[in-house]
Amino acid sequence: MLLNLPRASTFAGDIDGLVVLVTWLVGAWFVATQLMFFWLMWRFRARDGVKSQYITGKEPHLKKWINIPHTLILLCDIVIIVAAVRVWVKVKQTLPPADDTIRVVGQQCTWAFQQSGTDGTLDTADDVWTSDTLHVAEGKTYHFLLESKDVLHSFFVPVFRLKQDAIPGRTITGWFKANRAGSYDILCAEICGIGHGIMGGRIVVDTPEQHAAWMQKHSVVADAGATTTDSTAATGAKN
Ligand SMILES: [Cu+2]
Repeated sequence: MLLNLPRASTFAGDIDGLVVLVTWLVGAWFVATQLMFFWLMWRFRARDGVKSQYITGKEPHLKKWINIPHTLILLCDIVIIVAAVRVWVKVKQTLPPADDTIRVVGQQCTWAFQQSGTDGTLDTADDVWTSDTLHVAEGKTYHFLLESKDVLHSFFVPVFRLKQDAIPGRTITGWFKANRAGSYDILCAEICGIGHGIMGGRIVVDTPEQHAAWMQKHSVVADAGATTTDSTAATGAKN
């Protein structure tokens, strides 16, 4: 757990692991260099009768103080790069097969969500549209199609450790699999205008049974074949 923030997606632990790894490797060197820095200042402080000496740093017995830590830090860099690439490939480069697909649309200053309805297919008559609140099922792999109607936004679900820019004119596909039921924050992580700070939403991770019931209730095929727009779903589901 990072900053007491629950992990609610299958890749949240991988992202946290990377943050912890970088923190330890960089933090240990930070502490070591600070200790060395202050120790040298104390050890070679001005004293009566001791002349300062001119050191180029090229003498082998001094240069090793640069070369050895330098090599060790490069090794740490390799560890970080390998770990980061592994997580990147898993989270961003790999698209596991979807159980369901949703469309996420950012616009000044709200998030709109289109879900496939009971037929499981997006862009059909029984689709469910909500704003601000997104209901998903625990244990299901979702593909999201992220779009923006106006400016740059960033779809940010902290408990999923998911953050993805939304770019006008492009559809960005990503995925997540929630593994912890609950109601969590959705934020916009890209300054997008005067209403950026209020562009929050909620993601409700339901158990599969709860989610099926919710979908059954809100996925209604209108007579005219139009998609269902349900604004009560957004406000009714906040708790
Ligand atoms: Cu925004």
